[in-house]
Amino acid sequence: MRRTHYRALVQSIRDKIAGIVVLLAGILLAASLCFGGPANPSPPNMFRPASTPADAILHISIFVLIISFVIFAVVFGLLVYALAKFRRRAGDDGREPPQVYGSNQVELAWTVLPILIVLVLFLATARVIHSVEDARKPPDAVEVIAIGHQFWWEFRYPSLGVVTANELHVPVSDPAHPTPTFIRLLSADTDHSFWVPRLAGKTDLIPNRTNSTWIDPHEAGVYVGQCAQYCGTQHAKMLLRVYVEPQDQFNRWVQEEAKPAQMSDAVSEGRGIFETTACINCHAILGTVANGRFGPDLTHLMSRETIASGAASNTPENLRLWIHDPEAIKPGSLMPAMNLTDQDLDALTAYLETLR
Ligand code: HEC
Ligand SMILES: [Cu+2]
Repeated sequence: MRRTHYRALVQSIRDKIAGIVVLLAGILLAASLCFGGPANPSPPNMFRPASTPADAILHISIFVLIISFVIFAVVFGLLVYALAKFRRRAGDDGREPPQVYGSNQVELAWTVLPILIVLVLFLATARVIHSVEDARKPPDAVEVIAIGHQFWWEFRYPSLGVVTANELHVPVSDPAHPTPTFIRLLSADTDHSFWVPRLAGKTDLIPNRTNSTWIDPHEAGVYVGQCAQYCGTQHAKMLLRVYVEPQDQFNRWVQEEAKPAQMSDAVSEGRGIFETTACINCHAILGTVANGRFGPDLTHLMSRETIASGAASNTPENLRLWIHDPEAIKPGSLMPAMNLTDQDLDALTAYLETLR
């Protein structure tokens, strides 16, 4: 009788474990679908830092985790010891055990030790915050102004004459000859937060305030991030991508981006539509009458791999769909559907396709 009961128990525990394993596998699969694939070359993993501030944050995290784990092990060990040693035994007389009051040694130990531990954690954290926040800006640093908008990122390089959106390009920083990128963070509307886990910790973008952060990526590649402060309906689709390139490739990119837009007579019809609709109130195209700043600068739209802050890849179909109905790609986006005819849509898309 007892035996079957025991077997049923083991079976039910086994079922539960199997259930948990299946659940975990499901979560991992979902995560890999979200973060994997060609659109997301380097998953946002803070345990694989590629830049000094992210490195420092990982080190302090591991230090804090180790101390916490030691505390956990000691407390849990003492608890298990006490439970086992003082458990009720056969032949227990049921009397209350001797009670101990006011042991100075014990009181002192559990007051002083935690204070020391907190002090160590405080000093170690303060050191990391100081090293990240007060880092000296070397003369070779690239300067960027990042402006958070609902729901996209504007990137300006004031000394290079470049304005772009959502995809930040920076040079690789060789530790022997560092070329970090210092980013001033502003907001055009509400609170946002700049977070690229492999490059640096989060820093908020707050209206009427200038914050700053910096990155010095050691390896070329694409690093993905995300607005990390809820800022409205489309907060979840306010992704950001950092393209880290060797210095010469970065210089070439800057050269191309600083040029005015290409003018091709083949698409003058589309350009005419653009220049005579409300598009120009919200978008700028260098070299044309369009100088709006409510939406992304489109001068070199085709140099970007994604549109709408990483919500879709930059293909002609997606571009056409976006202009036809932004809600189809990004519900709640602040770009209105412009109700153009099919023919105008085609001409407009063809024009945008020339903005290399
Ligand atoms: C009321 C302002 C407004 C008008 C008018 C407007 N847009 Fe936009 N547009 C935006 C905003 C805001 C975004 C960014 C949306 C987002 O990512 O959430 C955007 C994004 C875009 C993008 C994607 C750019 C990128 O790099 O992600 C394209 C392309 C675009 N608009 C084209 C047009 C065209 C063409 C017109 C005219 C037919 C137009 N827009 C009219 C505000 C506007
Ligand atoms: Cu945001």
